[in-house]
Amino acid sequence: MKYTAAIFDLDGVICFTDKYHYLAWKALADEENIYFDEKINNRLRGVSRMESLEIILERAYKVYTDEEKVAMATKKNDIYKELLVQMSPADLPEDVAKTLKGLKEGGVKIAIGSSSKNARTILNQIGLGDAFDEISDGNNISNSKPDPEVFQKAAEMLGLDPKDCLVVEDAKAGIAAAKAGGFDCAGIGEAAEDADTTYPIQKISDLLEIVL
Ligand code: B16
Ligand code: MG
Repeated sequence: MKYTAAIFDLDGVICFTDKYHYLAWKALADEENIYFDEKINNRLRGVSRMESLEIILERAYKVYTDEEKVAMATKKNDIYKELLVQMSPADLPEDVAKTLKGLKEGGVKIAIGSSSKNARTILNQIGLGDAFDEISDGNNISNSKPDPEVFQKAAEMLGLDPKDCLVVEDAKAGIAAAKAGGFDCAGIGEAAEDADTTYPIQKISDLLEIVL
């Protein structure tokens, strides 16, 4: 075994909630007459809710108070949560299910390291409510990616050193966070192109070769 544990990002790695984030932010942006498209949505991957809102507000014509910003983020999250209800175990890719099973059978610990405050809801929806040894998410951190806190907390919960854990990410902010925390990382999608990615991967099951 080359790593004792694998720490998985959630959105973009274990499952795909981008389209729901997009629809929820789009509804809010339309209401406020703020331009928003899929390209801007791409910049929100791995970024916290409030920081995502700040990116959207770059195109706004008026200045919003902090109170208004909190209300907007809450409204977006309410719409997003309504959309999450339609997720089911059918949204868990087969390749991901196979990989998690293979790692567990090989004695590797698995954890979540996600910026999302909805991580547990999403895991329950896709049938992975009890699958992970530890869950570090947006609820137990003060600084979001590219700060390494979410992964450091996951390693702490596992009782392991960063060097014994492999982080798995799809976003550049997540790769930067892994590097800052002293973790090796596997990068999929956009993160596979990042110079700081230790192992660029095409599919999640490539991890079986890397970790076991
Ligand atoms: P929430 P990850 C991230 O999850 C998403 O990629 C990002 O788009 C979102 O803004 C962030 O979670 C916060 O999500 O509003 O549900 O707390 O990729 O770190 O698993
Ligand atoms: Mg992600």
